[in-house]
Order: sequence, then C-alpha cells, then structure tokens
Amino acid sequence: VQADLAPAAKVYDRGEDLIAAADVDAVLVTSTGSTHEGYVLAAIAAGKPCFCEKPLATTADGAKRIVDAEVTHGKRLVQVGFMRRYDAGYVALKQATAQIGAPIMVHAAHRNPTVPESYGTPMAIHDTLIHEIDVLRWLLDDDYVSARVLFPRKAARAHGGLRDPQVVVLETAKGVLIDVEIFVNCHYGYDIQCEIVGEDGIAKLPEPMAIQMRLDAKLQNPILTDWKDRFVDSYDVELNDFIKAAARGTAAGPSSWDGYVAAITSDACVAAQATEGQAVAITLPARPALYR
Ligand code: ISE
Repeated sequence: VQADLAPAAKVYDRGEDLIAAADVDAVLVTSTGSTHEGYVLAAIAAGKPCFCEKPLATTADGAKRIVDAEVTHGKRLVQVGFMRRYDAGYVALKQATAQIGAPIMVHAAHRNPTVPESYGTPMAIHDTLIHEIDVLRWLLDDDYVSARVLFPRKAARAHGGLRDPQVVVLETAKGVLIDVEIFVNCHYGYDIQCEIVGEDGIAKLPEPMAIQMRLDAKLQNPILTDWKDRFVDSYDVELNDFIKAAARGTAAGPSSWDGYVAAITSDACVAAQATEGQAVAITLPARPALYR
C-alpha cells in the first residue's frame, strides 16, 4: 500500500517489525506461502491472534513447528484460511450429511478454467486440492489413512510438464472412499462439485446462485470463471469470525492442527503422484488437547 494512498497506514520493510509493532493487535498473513511459517511464528511469539491464508506452511515440518509453538503458548491464536467451511453451500451440505445415513463414498471435482505456466503438478495438491483435503475432513468428521493418484491422458491445454488432469483417491479412518478430480485446464469455467453418498441417500453441494435464462432458444445457467468470485462471501464470513475471536485475544475456525493435517495429507498426495497409482499411507500424530 503506498503511504500517500492510505495516510493512516504505516509501511514496514520487514513483516516481523510490523508484527512486533506496539499498535498492532492482530495479524493477517496473506503473503506468499513460503513466508507463512516465519510470520505465524512471530505472531505467536508476540501473543497476537493471527489469520494465515492457506497453506499454513509449505511443509508438514513447518506446520508442526507452528503447532508446537501454539501449544507451548497455551491458547489458540491461529486461524487458517480454509474458507470453504464458511461457504453457505458447504455449511448446508454439512447439515444435509446428517440426514443421509453414515457416509460411504464422496465424489468431488475441482476444476479451474486455466492456470499460469508457473503452476506445476505438485501445486494441484498443495495449492488446489488442499481445499478439499480440509473441507472433506470437516464434512465427514474423519481423518485420512491413505492416498492414491491416477493420471488419465494429458489434457490438450495443459502446458509443458504439467500432468493435468489427475484423480486423487483418499481413504478415511472410517472407511469412506473419496475420489477428487482435479482438472485445472477445463476451459469452460470454475467448477466445484461435491457429492456425499450415505447409507440412506445422497447429499450434493448446491450450484452457486445464478439466474437461469431462457434466451435465444436456449436454457442457460451461467458458470463462474474465477475462484475469487465463487467464494467471495465466505472470505468475508471467515474474516468476521477471526475478528470476533481476536477481540477476545484468541482464534476460532480452522486451527493450526487443521493446517498441519492438511500439510501431512498434501505431502502424501504429492508422494503418491510418483507411485503411479500405489497407495501412500497417511499417519497422523496424536492430536494435542488444545485442538480437541
Ligand atoms: C488457488 O490458490 C485457490 O485457492 C483456489 O481456491 C483454487 O481453486 C485454485 O486452484 C488455487 O490455485
């Protein structure tokens, strides 16, 4: 932010100095993923509530260092930016899941219209699938025990060395089997699908609200093209949740533990990309009391 555009705002050369400033009460970490661990640890050391965009850290070890620091601090300070838990459609899907009997399978799709040349095959996991990794744990109240990754033929619009699409198969501790299609060059739009199959019925994520048109001899339902538009409301709700908890000197919503589990699971999925369909085990340490 240029100082002349927002005179009340102060500009700091180092994030750590901003975090330590006496007139800073809470911290939003929305910088590049590789800086998240350092800034979140600095906020915990300063005892300040901290909202951190996903990923919490780019490695599971980095996320574990944050969990350890917060447990030592003795109180939750960190909320992770898994905004789908605040999306009205996913909130309704969680309520509906209670009515279909015990879940057995989940079929999901995470489709982007296109990605930049800098987007590589592992990013389909730690930058894209990470949203399903978190929201499905929350929807099912379950954890993952294994991951497999399957690749169909490469899509025509997938650039250079990018392997796209891919299908990730996750198995949970309760025996639920999840398949998630990740297709980041689908071209037609930004399309998120999630269907939960239970003993007694099926619950499906609703399409985003849009006006259906009968026009020019066509029945048309518009499809969004950008993830920022698809989840714009949930970003507001998640930040309001953070601000309310920060006013009480703590944090709510997705925790550092959720960020750590997502990092462990992401690492296993990236490892599974290289095993050509073989399952990679996912083992979680005991959950600290602070996060139960
Ligand atoms: C992006 O970083 C996001 O967080 C979006 O939700 C996801 O759909 C996209 O694939 C990511 O690159």
